[in-house]
Amino acid sequence: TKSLRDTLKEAIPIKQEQLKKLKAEHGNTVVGDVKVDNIIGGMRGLKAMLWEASVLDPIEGIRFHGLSIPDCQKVLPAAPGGKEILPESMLWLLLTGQVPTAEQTRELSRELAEKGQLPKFVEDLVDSFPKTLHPMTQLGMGVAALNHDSSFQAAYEKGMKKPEYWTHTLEDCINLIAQLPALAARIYRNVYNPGTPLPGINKDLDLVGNYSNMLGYGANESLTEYLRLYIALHGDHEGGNASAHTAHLVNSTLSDPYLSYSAALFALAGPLHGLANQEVLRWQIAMQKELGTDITHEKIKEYLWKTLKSGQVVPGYGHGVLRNPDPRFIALQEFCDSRPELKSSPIIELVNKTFQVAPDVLKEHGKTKNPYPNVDATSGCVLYHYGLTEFKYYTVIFGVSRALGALTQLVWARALGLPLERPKSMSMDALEAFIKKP
Ligand code: NMX
Ligand code: MLT
Repeated sequence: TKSLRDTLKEAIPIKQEQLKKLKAEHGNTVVGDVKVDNIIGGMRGLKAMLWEASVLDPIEGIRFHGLSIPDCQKVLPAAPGGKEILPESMLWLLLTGQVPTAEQTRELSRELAEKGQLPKFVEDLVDSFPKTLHPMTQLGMGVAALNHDSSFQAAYEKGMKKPEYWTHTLEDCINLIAQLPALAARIYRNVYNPGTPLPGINKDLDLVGNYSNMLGYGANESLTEYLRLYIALHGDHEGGNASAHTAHLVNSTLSDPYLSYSAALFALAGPLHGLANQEVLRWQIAMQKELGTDITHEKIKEYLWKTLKSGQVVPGYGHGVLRNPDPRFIALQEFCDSRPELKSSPIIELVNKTFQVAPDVLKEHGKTKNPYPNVDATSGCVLYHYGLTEFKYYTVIFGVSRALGALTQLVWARALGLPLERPKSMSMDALEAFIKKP
């Protein structure tokens, strides 16, 4: 069977040719206007970035190389005895544009397991952090420190040529994806279960099988399957989201993949982005506490208005691009529907009831352009049901996942020779002067 590297070696010249042709034939084709609203509105809607692995449609949601989430659920290999997408099969798809066989996926799982061990100095560094340091801060710092062994940085110092950039970028990206579970699990152990031993990496297990094991949940097959689905689905959400965009920007300076992804993690750690899953759980539990046992739609409605009137956002609702319920939210809800223990779980029932009420309340409130749930509206609540209740940790799991897509694009950016990202900014005075020009 063809290896990941050989598959990529065949895919790259085709894409390079496509880019060359696009540039030569359509370099001056206008794709859209830039309005003052775009400049002061967080560049929302501006088509200004190349991103190969996925495209987000406002209504239909995400497609990975053209495949929707249900398509991926049909064709991407699962773990033996399992049903959910293996994140390494998603990684293969994102990197190469091709669906891997079960055998190719197994080979990639093995490679990741073989490369998963952390260097001793990173273990010591992470062990020295105070337990009170937010797990996301720990993850970002650990990832940055892993750049000690960056293949890209070492080769750059030796004067590597541009055509070699992508191969060293790929090695760093694979090593980092391999090491993330051990790093993330160590942080979990140190903060929530200090003193307990961490199991070693099992070469016959998949990435999430090992991650779940190291978190202490290996025996819970249902949670492990949920984590596989969660990590596969959060892997990529086109390029404009704050974390993926940050990785892309930082890497465009030829900063190595570890530093680039460390920066991305600190963007993911914001409450408007990845931290929202932690915020959703906090908010739903506060709602549960206040409303007691008999939670009616009417009471939820009142609670939603209380949140909005206090000037807070409803966490897990709204989106920068989506204008429909997030298909990742739907896929996670379907996972819950397929398991009786989740279907009758009080926290999942509350998520469902909130979904039945919140869109109308948000429409009446009239501010958000998207009154529907995003993936964070449910993702953390499922973890909570399974007993993984430490909600400050939830964004770390998102961080293990987003590496799949954000790092894939670094490989493509270097293979395609994309330049330093450097948009033009304008001051308000400069904008007014431009507007006044005859
Ligand atoms: N609850 C209340 N108000 C909202 C919400 C919401 N869920 N979503 C947007 N708004 C407000 C928003 O604050 C803004 O108000 P103002 O004009 O006073 O500044 C107005 O509606 C227009 O915002 P939009 O253009 O609809 O949203 P934008 O693209 O700026 O932001 C989010 C997108 C996702 C940041 C925003 O919807 C939000 O804050 N949602 C809650 C947090 C969340 O769930 N984030 C997770 C995103 C997904 N992820 O995984 O990263
Ligand atoms: C994501 O997965 O990155 C979020 O849905 C946010 C986004 O796409 O902007």
